[in-house]
Amino acid sequence: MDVIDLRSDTVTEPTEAMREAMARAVVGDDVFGEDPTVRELEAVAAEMVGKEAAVFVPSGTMGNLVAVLTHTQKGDEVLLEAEAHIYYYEVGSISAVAGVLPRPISGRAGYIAPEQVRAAVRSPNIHFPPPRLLCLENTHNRAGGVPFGPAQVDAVCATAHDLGLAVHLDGARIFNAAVALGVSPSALTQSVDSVMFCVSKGLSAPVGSLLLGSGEFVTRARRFRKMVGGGMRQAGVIAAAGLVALQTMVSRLAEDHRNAQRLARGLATIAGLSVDLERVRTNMIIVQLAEGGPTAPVLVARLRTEGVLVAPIGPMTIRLVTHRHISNALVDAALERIAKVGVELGKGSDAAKVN
Ligand code: TLP
Repeated sequence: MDVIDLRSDTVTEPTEAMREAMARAVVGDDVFGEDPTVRELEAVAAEMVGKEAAVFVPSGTMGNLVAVLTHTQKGDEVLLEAEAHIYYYEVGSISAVAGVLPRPISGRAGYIAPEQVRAAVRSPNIHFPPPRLLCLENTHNRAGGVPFGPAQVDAVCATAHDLGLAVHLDGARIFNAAVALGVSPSALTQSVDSVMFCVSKGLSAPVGSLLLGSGEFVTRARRFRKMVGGGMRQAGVIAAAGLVALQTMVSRLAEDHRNAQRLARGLATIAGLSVDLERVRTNMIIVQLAEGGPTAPVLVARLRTEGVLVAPIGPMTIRLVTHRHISNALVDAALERIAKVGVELGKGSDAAKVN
């Protein structure tokens, strides 16, 4: 039985073209700034999101941390959405390493409105940490891969800038947002001061993210990347795959989005599962499990025995993500297997009630 892995788009493996590019990459010592393939990737990335410069980092987590280190000083306050990846999934690095105070704000479907930023920023006072940075996330992971359009991004950035904050965008899946909205990536990044995006997710490169901003910002970010151990040597070997990702893998994300739609609609028909279909705009589906039914860990374990891998993201919530290895046919197969498990578990809970 084929395993259908819907846990994340991070499971995508490099394409043949990537493997070939990796094998013949021209390399040098990137800590000396001498790896031409890394340099090329950074230039292509900067061009794509309309920023002056870029620095290649091993992971999105490191890219976000380096951004926060570069924008802030210890004791500063950083505003972010309460379910933001930086706050929820990055091991508390911005506190533990950068020494800043996160100020979580509950957004609507992951979006923090300008008036929420205005309300959260306090006037200078000896008691308060200085508010310095706003972090956004597009697409927003825990909201279900929801993309925010240029008008929303520009509006919240304008307010943040007006209040003297810099803005960093966790754009791990910025190309999913751009493809879903039919806009250029730079339309989504024009008003942020820095952006991180990953080539290692739906774009299928094995490793790597880029942090982008002004030339001056990136020069300082390079020092922080080195500080946290992200200075890589012949990194062109992995950058080569990142280049193939940016040059050839962006437009196919639309296929992942179509598959997510089909999968979501199918899931919504299975008893015991509910999906907010309006939120399914890119490649993620968040499924709420009915009260009284199996919990997320139970369902995840049972689905695994049927060869369907999904991620638990809350006690009664699971996440499914479509990606390059999930074809149309695998969407159907996944739905069939999930429906079978659903029926079984439904029967189990009825029996439990009778007894
Ligand atoms: N997200 C992963 C897990 O960490 C949850 C996933 O499977 O979705 N920002 C966002 C919005 C992300 O979704 C992720 C990864 C990161 C940053 C971190 O990237 P990496 O994994 O490269 O450190």
